[in-house]
Amino acid sequence: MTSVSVFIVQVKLAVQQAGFLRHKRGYVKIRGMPVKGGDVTAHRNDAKLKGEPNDPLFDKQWYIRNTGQAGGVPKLDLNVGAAWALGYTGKHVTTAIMDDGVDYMHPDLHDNFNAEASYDFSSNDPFPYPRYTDDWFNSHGTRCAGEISAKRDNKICGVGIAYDSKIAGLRMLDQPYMTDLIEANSMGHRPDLIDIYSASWGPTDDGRTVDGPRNATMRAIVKGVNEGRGGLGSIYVWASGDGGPDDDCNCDGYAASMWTISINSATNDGQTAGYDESCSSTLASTFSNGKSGYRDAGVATTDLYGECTTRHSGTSAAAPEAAGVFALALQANPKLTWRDVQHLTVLTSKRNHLYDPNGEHNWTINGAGLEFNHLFGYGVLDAG
Ligand SMILES: *[C@@H]1O[C@H](CO)[C@@H](O)[C@H](O)[C@H]1NC(C)=O
Ligand SMILES: *[C@@H]1O[C@H](CO)[C@@H](O)[C@H](O)[C@H]1NC(C)=O
Ligand SMILES: [Ca+2]
Ligand SMILES: [Ca+2]
Ligand SMILES: [Ca+2]
Repeated sequence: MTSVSVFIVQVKLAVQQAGFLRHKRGYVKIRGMPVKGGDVTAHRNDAKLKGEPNDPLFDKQWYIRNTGQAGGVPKLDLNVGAAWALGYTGKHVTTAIMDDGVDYMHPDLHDNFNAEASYDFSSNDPFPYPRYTDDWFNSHGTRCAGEISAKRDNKICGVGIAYDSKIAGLRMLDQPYMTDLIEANSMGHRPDLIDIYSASWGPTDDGRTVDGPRNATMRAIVKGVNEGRGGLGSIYVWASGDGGPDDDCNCDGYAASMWTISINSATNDGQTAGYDESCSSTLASTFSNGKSGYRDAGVATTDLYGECTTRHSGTSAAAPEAAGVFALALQANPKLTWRDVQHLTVLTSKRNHLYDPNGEHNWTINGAGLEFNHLFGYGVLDAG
């Protein structure tokens, strides 16, 4: 047999890739100009406790520690300090940001960037650097990355929830159309190096789109949970959607998948945000933005080109916070399976002050005796 005929015999399937739309979540809602890392030091509370991070935006990161900043409810936060106090900072855990790229030259991200685990599926090269546009459209992935893995105590921007963890950039949202293959390749990329995959995107949030993972992507997810992390299973964290009350996250096959952990958002005073969707598949909530009208009420994190922002928002901002909390959990117990992480999420999330001001989604007790809400899932993730 010639090598050519062997090749022909081994091709079992050839599929033309059709293009479809996938959208970043949370981009349109609040669009703020970046703030320079140094500018905010003037607003800083200088009566700091010993051992406080010296990062200028830390006091604005109410999702990490809510002391009532920007009109918030004190202690309505991810209780990250409790995990830090026990020594868990995300060491040896890598989270991949599947997005529009990551500014890996950012001084607050550079040291925690895992280049080996990164790839650019939008332009097929190993460098997932965001494509330049005048309006900073491609700042989404960089903002998500900082929430998880911005470096601590370097006097730049803020502090990542898992500030000793690594982040990988999987650039895959920045081409005219999505294909099944780009999604599948991203979600199956280096499961030996990547522990958590964070996705802040999905099908169009217009209240009439029912869509989800196509064939190859579905196979990649199933392979990931069965074989990733040495068989313990890759963790897929999903933003539940920004379509508001007229959309339903059960119609989003990524968020509703049993193999992903779907995360909704709440504001810093415990309310549902206007863009939040409700559905039974949401497991827990983290935070998106604070009360409107308050300065710095958004999510403080890193921004493109070495800048910082206090305006990241949407369920886009919420999913990476969950990825950060899971990175802390995986350092504490690296043997946790993908399913254990779901159980932990269900059993330890707290109602705290979360409520629906419209009275449409009240808390109820489910068959297992746990408090549950179709907006917030089992409540606020608790890193402690
Ligand atoms: C995808 O899977 C479905 C169900 O198994 C099958 O009917 C369909 O032909 C597949 N599509 C492609 C493009 O392989
Ligand atoms: C939720 O609770 C409020 C206050 O008790 C009540 O007015 C409202 O009707 C409830 N909503 C539903 C959907 O049950
Ligand atoms: Ca590139
Ligand atoms: Ca920092
Ligand atoms: Ca949706």
